This record gives sequence, structure tokens and C-alpha cells, in this order.
Amino acid sequence: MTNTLSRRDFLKIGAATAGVLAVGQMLPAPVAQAARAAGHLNADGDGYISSMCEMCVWRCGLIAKIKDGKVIKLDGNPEHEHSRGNLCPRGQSGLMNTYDPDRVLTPLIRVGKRGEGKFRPASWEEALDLVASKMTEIKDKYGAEAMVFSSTHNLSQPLFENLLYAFGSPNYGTQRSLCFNAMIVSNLMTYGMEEPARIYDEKLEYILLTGRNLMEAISTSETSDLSHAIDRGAKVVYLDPRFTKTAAKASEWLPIKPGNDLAFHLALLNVIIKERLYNRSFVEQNTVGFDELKKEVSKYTPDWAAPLTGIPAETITRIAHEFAAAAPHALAHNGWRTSNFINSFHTQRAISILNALMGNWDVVLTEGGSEESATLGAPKQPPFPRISALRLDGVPWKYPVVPLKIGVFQELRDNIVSGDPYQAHGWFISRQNPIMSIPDRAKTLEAFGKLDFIVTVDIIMNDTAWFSDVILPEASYLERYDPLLPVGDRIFIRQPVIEPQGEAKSALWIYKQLGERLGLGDYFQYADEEDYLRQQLAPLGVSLEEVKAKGYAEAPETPHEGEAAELTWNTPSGKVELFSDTLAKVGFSGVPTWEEPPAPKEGEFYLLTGKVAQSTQFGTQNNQLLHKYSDEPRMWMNAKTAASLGLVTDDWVEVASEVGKIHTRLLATEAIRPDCVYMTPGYGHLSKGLTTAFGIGASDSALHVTYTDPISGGQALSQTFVTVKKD
Ligand SMILES: Nc1nc2c(c(=O)[nH]1)N[C@H]1C(S)=C(S)[C@@H](COP(=O)(O)OP(=O)(O)OC[C@H]3O[C@@H](n4cnc5c(=O)[nH]c(N)nc54)[C@H](O)[C@@H]3O)O[C@H]1N2
Ligand SMILES: Nc1nc2c(c(=O)[nH]1)N[C@H]1C(S)=C(S)[C@@H](COP(=O)(O)OP(=O)(O)OC[C@H]3O[C@@H](n4cnc5c(=O)[nH]c(N)nc54)[C@H](O)[C@@H]3O)O[C@H]1N2
Ligand code: SF4
Ligand SMILES: [Mo]
Repeated sequence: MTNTLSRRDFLKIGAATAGVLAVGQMLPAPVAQAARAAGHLNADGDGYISSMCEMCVWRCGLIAKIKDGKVIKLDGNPEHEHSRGNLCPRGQSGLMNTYDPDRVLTPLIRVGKRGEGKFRPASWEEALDLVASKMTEIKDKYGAEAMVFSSTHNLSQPLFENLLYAFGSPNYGTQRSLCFNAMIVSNLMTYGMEEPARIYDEKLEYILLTGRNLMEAISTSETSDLSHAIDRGAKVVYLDPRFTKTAAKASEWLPIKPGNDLAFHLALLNVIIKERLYNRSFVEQNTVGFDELKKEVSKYTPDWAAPLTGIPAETITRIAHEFAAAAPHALAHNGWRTSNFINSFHTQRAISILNALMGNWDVVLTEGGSEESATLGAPKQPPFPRISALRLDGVPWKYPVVPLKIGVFQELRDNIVSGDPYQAHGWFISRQNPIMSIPDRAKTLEAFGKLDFIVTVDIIMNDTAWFSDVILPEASYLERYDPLLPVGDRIFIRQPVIEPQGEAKSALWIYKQLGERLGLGDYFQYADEEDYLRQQLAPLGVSLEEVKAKGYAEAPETPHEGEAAELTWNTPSGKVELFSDTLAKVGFSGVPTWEEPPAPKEGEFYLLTGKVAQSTQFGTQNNQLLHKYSDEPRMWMNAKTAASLGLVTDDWVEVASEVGKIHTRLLATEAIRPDCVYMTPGYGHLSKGLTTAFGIGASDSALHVTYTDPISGGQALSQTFVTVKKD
């Protein structure tokens, strides 16, 4: 591994930077003054400041230890429901994203060919003027819809959305369809709400996890809830073709055949309904469509499911019995990213319905930690202009039940390539690395080739920035304010714990500047970041200074708190919909039904992807601390399969799918089914501006074929089949 940073090197960087600062002032003025006034820092400028992690979307509360104007340690904030005093490895290493020597610290304008990586530094004035003039040119020539926007969940997203909707474009891509569309759309169709079932119940006895690798794909509080449940003696049944760290902690690991989770859950429903093990009063009072469901699942016996799933019929029957016996303290976890196959929507519906039949709703679904929208203020703004252009992502004209705000990102990319129903000309990307995260990397690069103008807002030279025309450097999460975040009955602040380095600026500032240049200033009515937060806090009667000092404000009591509120659902029938008329009306099955997933041909393998604890998606592999604790990524293959192909650990192999080819080292292991291989996402970077991560591993996204679940719009990330041969 290259460019490894030793602890001594890190301390040296710290000392050097502190030395530079010491020449002028130990701490740059604004942050230090505010922190001193709030009582965070002592006279020497050392102390602790509360803020929020941004190393993944979970946004744990953190406490930053500051010494000599530098962050030297990050710890979990015990007051924050998502962290409860803990930060995961990525959160603890987050300071190295801020101190990454590869940070982009000034606006950059491309001078070489796209992808050549030649840029010149520019002033904000010049870069923002250029972006605004290119956007205006595209709008004048082709209409606002020819500008595509995309961003992954972050706190300044509402301001990004102001920019694009005020500009007048309907084309907005988010990570959702690459992530959790099947789960969200299924919960909306079943319960009328997005929020999935989680492990809140303190008495939970039985947890069924379908491909939810909570011990590695970490959400700190939920991961610790699972650990506590295991400590209490809860039974955990885990379905995954791989033996992950969650499998190691589970009571039972079922190495299910990929894509066949639907058959497993349909068979559980079959047993539970046939043997009348469900909660009859709950079903009678709160659901519609039981008879249709009963009729459909009567076909799906455990004997039917056994050959499909690779799980014996007796095991499926036993699990159905155990699950029902533990109810209502039993939870079928929705998973997060069960969008693995084009049948994933029905898999998710079967899981949602399994919970409904147990009547565990009020036990596992409504308690604890969910994010509520406390009544925060907001700057005034006019309504958005009416947008009549069709959306390039096919919602709703091709995907009628996908909510507008969820979208189908991979379809948007495909239609940039096809120019159908019209040609896009510009792409504005913020806090996202679509070149790596959308399947079929070559096709995403082809889409880039169709565009006149690409601008990216990032903190580092990620792969997407590398192929952009203008890069706007955002201040890191430790250097900026973002809009406030309500979590439970508190409202948390992200505030700068150090001064921004170089010329980096907050997104709140960047979007406002652009808005004003585009004549859209009315959508950004705040003087600066602090003014934005003060307007948010106005209805609460709490001062910004108080929130900065404490790290959060208490929200006023929300109405649903207190004793057993009546159960109501925001569905057309007002009940939990076991049969959905909405689905039936647009030609889909109203109840979960079997759809055979495609399978690999002789000599091919399922290509699995999956998170590791030391990195987040496609944006943290250059973090020198995380890098230091990561093994070189190798492709897993079952040891017996490898032997039959004459392959051993560390052999180089060529892996090919119908859209790409990569070369990687092999790890022969018992921890995966013989018909699967597995790659860690986030490697094989294209950007040479990532000096730590470049040259390491290979990209699974270069192999992934684009398959979209026609109901939920989710990308089927395990539906790519590959061949493997010795290099
Ligand atoms: N450390 C870390 N934590 C993270 C993230 C991160 O990047 N790094 N990302 C966050 C985000 S955005 C998300 S969405 C969540 C994702 O959380 P998870 O969904 O739990 O994580 P993944 O690793 O994407 O997928 C989980 C497992 O699904 C398995 N799998 C693949 N195909 C199938 C199948 O057909 N059936 C079954 N049963 N299993 C299958 C894979 O082998 C993998 O182990 O994690 C969040 N937490
Ligand atoms: N092969 C494969 N593909 C996948 C997945 C997989 O497991 N395997 N997982 C899917 C899932 S679940 C998801 S959620 C998506 C995620 O994929 P994306 O939505 O593309 O998200 P990230 O990879 O997290 O990209 C984050 C980008 O934000 C930048 N960044 C970090 N901090 C900041 C900041 O403070 N400000 C700004 N402006 N930028 C910042 C990082 O440098 C990085 O370039 O990928 C999906 N695609
Ligand atoms: S789960 Fe880890 S990376 Fe994500 S916000 Fe929490 S500490 Fe940060
Ligand atoms: Mo995700």
C-alpha cells in the first residue's frame, strides 16, 4: 500500500500547521472568537466544540477537541441520539478528510481535455461568474430542463433544491435509486410512510436481517441497538450470500441464493397465514386485502422455496414458527439497500407485510429516534416557477409509483446518453461521485461526453470532479455551518470547529452566490450562514449563541408524544395495505408475487458488492487514517470454486461482465457461496488527484450492468454476472 501516514507524520503535519498559524494568531479570528464567547475554548484557544459528523449520512453528534487551532480528536456526543457518545471508525478518522493534503482549496477551471486533470486556480468571482453564464447560456439555448442537477443526501440540500427548481429544471438525480428505493416505495405502498422498521424495541426477541450488514455498514446507534439486542439474548437470523461480520454475530447465518429472498419471505407468509399464526385482531382492525394476500401466498410453500433459496424447507418452517412465537417482539428488518434484483420491490413488500401480520407495528415501528420535523423557521421565498418539461429519469411517465422526490438516477444518466426525450447539455453535481456510484462507469463517462458543461462542488478531487469543467471547493464539515438538523426532540447544529482552509466556502454561501448571479436571489434571503440559522431558530425563541454553546436546542413537544396515539396510516384506504389498489391500477400485482430473478449462466458468478467498516461509499478511500487500517481490496471467491479453477489467494484475475472488464487480486475464502464473487466498492479510482487512493484495487461499478426494478426504480446491484479467469 502506498502513501501510508504514520502517527508521527500526522503529528508533524499538525505541528507544522500550528507553526504557520502561530506566526499571525494562534487561532484565526472568527471561529476562535465565537468559540471563546460560547465558553468552548480557554484563553490559549484549546477546548471542545460540539458539531456533527458527515463521514456518512447518519450524522452522529461529535465533540471536536481543539488544540492550537487544529482538530486533534473527534469523539461521539452523548447527547445525540445517533451517536450516544460513540463514533464509528470513519467518524473518528474524519479529521483526516479535513487535513487531506489532496483537498481542493481554491476554485479550479479546466484547461486540458476532460479527464486529463489539468486545471488552473481561479478566484470565486471568476468561477461563479463562469458557472452562472454557462447555466444561462444552456437555459437560453435549450431550456432550463437541459441543465441536470444531482446531489446525495446532505444538510444544505434544501438550498441546492432551491437553486435547481428556481432555475426551472425538473431534472434532479439523487443516490436514492442506487440505495433504498425498493424499501421506501414498499413502505409507502404498505403503510403510507417512508420510515422503515428499526431495532428500537427494548424487548425485541427475534430479528430477521435480510442483507442488512449492520456490523460493517454502520449506522452507529442502530448498530449498537443490534449489539445490545444480541447481548440481551435476542435471536438474530441473517440472510446474506456472504459470511459478513454481522453473520459472525448472528445466531444463524443463511447463505441464501442471491435474488431469492422474495421466495423465502413469501414462504414465511405462507406458513404464518396457513397456520393462523398472525395477529388476528390487528389484521382485522388495521389492514385491507388479507384475502387477496392469502390466496396469492397459498402457492408459496416452504417446499417450493427450498430449491430456489438453498434453504431447507424445515428451516423456513421453523423460522416462521419462531418468528410468530416471538411476536410482537419480533422484527423483520426492511434492510436498507435490498435493491439487489429487479424483484426487490416485492421482497420489500413481503417484509413490510410480515411485520404487519405480526401486529408489531406499535412495538417496533413507532418508538425512539426517528427524525421528526420540528417547526423550524426558514427565510421567505417566492413559489417555484411551474415546470412543464418531462423528467429525464422517467418519473412518472415510465415509473408511475416512484415518488417525484425519489427519482430514478440511473435512468437519468441513460437518457443523457440517448438524448431521449430530449438532449441534456449541462450537469451540476454536488457532494456526490456519480462516475463511481452509478452502475456501468463507461456509460456514465459516455454521458459526460454528451455535455457542454459540468460543474462539481466537492472537498476533494474525486473522480467526478476530475472529469468536470469547474470545481467549486466546499469547506469541510469541520469548517462550516449547515442548516440545523432535528433528531428526535432536539435540534442539532453543525458549526465550524476550525476556520476553513484556503478559499473553501460553505454550500450555504456557494448556492446563494450562484442564485444571485442567476437572478434568483429571492430564493436565498439570508445575509450569511449565521443569519440563515437565526431565521431557522426564530420560532423556538432560542438564540444561536445558546445552540452553539450547547450543541443543540430542545424542540417544543411534538403532538404524537405521550400515551398510545391511535394508529392511522397515510394510505388511500387509511389502513395497512396488504393489497394495494394503487399498484393494481397501474398494472402491477397488488400483493407480493413471485418473480423469478435472472441467474448466472454456466461459468458465470453473481457479482456482490457491500460496504466495509473503514470506508463510506466512494468518497473516503483517500483519507489517510482510514487507508492505513484498510487491507488491499481483493475479490472474494469461494475457496473450493477457486481451487476448481486453479486459482489461489493473491492470484491476479481478469473479471468481465457484459459492460466492462477489470483486473484484481483474489481472496479464496469459505465466507461466500460458491456461485458468487464479492468486491469492495469505492476502489479503482480514476482521479489521479487522489494520491492516496489512486492505483489501489478495482472498480465494481465498471462491471455493474444497469437493471432497474420497474416498480420502485431501484438499481438491481447484485444482478450482474461475471466470468473470472487467471490473468
Ligand atoms: N462503513 C460503512 N457504513 C455505511 C455505509 C458505508 O459506505 N460504509 N453506507 C451507508 C449507506 S448509504 C447505506 S445504504 C447502508 C447500507 O447498508 P447495507 O444494505 O447493510 O450494506 P451493503 O453492504 O450495501 O449490503 C449488505 C449486504 O447485502 C448482501 N447481498 C447482496 N445481494 C444480496 C441478496 O440478493 N440477498 C441478500 N440477502 N443479501 C445480499 C451483500 O453481500 C452485503 O453484505 O450502509 C450505511 N453505512
Ligand atoms: N458498486 C456499488 N455502487 C453503489 C453502492 C455499492 O455498494 N456498490 N452503494 C450505493 C449506495 S447505497 C449509495 S448511498 C450511493 C452513494 O454514492 P454517492 O451518492 O455518489 O455518494 P458518495 O460516494 O458518498 O460521494 C460523496 C462525494 O461527496 C464528497 N464529499 C464528502 N464530504 C463532502 C462535503 O462536506 N461537501 C461536499 N461538497 N462534498 C463532500 C466526497 O469527496 C465524494 O466525492 O452509491 C450507490 N452505488
Ligand atoms: S455512523 Fe460513523 S461515519 Fe456515519 S455519521 Fe456516525 S460516526 Fe460518522
Ligand atoms: Mo446508501
